[in-house]
Amino acid sequence: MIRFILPAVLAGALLTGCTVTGEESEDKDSGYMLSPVPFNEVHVNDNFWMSRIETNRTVTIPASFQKCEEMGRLDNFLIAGGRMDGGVRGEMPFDDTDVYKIIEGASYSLTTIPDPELEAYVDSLIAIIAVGQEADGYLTTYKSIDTTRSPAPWCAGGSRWENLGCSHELYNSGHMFEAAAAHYQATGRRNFLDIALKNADLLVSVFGPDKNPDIPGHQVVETGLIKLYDITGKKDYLELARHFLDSRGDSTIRDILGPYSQDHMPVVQQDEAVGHAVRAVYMYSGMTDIAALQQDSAYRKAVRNIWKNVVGKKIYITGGIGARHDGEAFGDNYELPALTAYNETCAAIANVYWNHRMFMLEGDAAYLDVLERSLYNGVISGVALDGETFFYPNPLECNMEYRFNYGGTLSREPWFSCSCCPSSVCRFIPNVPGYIYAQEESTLYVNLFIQSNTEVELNGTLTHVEQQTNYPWKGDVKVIVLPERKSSFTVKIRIPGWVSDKPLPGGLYYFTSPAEQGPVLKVNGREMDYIMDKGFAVINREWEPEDEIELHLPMEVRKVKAIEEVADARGKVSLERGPLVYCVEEMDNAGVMELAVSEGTDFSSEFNPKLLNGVEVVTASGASSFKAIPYYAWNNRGANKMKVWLDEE
Ligand code: FUB
Ligand code: ZN
Repeated sequence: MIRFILPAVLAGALLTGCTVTGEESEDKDSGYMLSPVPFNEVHVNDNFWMSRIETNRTVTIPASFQKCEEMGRLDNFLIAGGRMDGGVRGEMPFDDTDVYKIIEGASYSLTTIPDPELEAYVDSLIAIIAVGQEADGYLTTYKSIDTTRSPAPWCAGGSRWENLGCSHELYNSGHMFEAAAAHYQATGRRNFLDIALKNADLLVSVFGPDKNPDIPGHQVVETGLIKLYDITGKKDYLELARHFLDSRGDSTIRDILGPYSQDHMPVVQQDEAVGHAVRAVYMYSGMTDIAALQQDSAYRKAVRNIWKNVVGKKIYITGGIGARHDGEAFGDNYELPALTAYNETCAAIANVYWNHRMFMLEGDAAYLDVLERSLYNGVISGVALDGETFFYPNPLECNMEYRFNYGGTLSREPWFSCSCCPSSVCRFIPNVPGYIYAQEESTLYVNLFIQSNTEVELNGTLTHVEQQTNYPWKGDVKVIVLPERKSSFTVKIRIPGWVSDKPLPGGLYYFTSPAEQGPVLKVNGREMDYIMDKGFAVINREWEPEDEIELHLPMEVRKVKAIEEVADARGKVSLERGPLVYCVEEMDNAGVMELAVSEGTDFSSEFNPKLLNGVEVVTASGASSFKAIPYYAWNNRGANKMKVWLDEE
């Protein structure tokens, strides 16, 4: 394991000390209908996620910090601040954000597992970041070092804010704000937050109505500003976030950037996901925050419409989004090629962020069905099981000729010159426990099936909640409810769409035959009829300590097809079991590209603890015979051919 010791050349350049002042945060209403039970109040103790969270903490985060050191990402802050000589290191105008995003992930990890060595290392990085900040709060190192230098072949140099379409200055700010908010919340220390607030205040003074009318080419500053607003209560931050959104598509005030940056029409009129996928979905997340915080019906209508377009026409069966390599972008409706699918890891992660917000806004489990699909497939396919190597695109097929990964490789890589995906993994994984439960007054929502426990106050009664399950391998879930004393409240437990007739909401995919069995719900051993509300089974009763809910979700291997409009999946089926999409790899199947499924193919499954850190292997027999593994685990035994969509005979 890499130890967190800063190289002497960097350590010597540090500023010392940090200000801890007492600005009170205001207790504000987020406007969301539901509140998540925060990740640091949920203790995951399962076999699936706990090891991923730990691998992220002990392998991915330290290795990524090390890469930042090696690639000069930290040097840039020192050079910008005049503490080191030299020109800009690295290749991207947003290299600073890798440092921020990894600090964000480290901060989340620190919240759950204190680690003084990591905390001290993060503090030393924050001191280095402070060196790179200009006196007025400006912070984008490549520009402070050399304004004339073009930061990338696709972006001209120029003075501050001159080329916001590509310069990423506001993107850099946005990730800094998100990271600083996380660090402040994790540690209570203001050293990073103060840097962020100084930068945010500069943005407030520069941008807005009657000021600089430009907007960021790449969104994320909007959600970042809203996080700072959450912490400080300073309305300027919220107003600026809204201003950046409201001004998109308005050609009366500036030259618009076009659909690539979702700047082709006012956001409230948008109803199709277009352009660069990560930009788009970060923007939809910001719009959802505004819909909630300001109870804005136009924003709400727009995010609903765009969501319908994504789930109805533009999402892969793996929950991946953004079909095209060209422009890292959404394709046309139903343009969902398997071999050339882009499906950037960052976009799948952004899809989780957005769908979680949509769920919090509407309380509908359909959003969780999308979230879960992305989480168990298109997100975790992006990081190797050992946490050391990554995919940037996540295709649904590999023929060993089409070189899909960033940099033109066929294998997972430890880092990229554009390393947004590894740093997104760092910041995402520690947050997973925060998606498991939510609350709305006296109602507890059980969203995801992950063995864990938490404590919530329901109807004035402190209630310990313990979930036991071996999901996603087994479909048995037990939720033990332990109120301090007898108490009436509601528990809503999600009945996933995949258990009945919907692999995903939106109708893009369907099962080839109805489920053989349905879910079974018991309370204290007795099967119960239940009312369904927005995808949740509703259990409203007077709870006593140790009351138990048991949910059985049948884990059949099922065949899924895409509707006819998806040309690339015509005449093909994919296999899924529970929330997991399966794929066939050459490693397990000679002649993998010719494998087909017919009516007479039978499927069975068995858990193999020795394979790929333990996976349920699907075996096809009868008319065709092959082995399939969960899609997320492919390419962990070396590069080889793979496909998700199998020909139907
Ligand atoms: O532009 C910043 C990040 O780099 C984007 O979100 C990714 O798609 C990659 O282009
Ligand atoms: Zn990325």
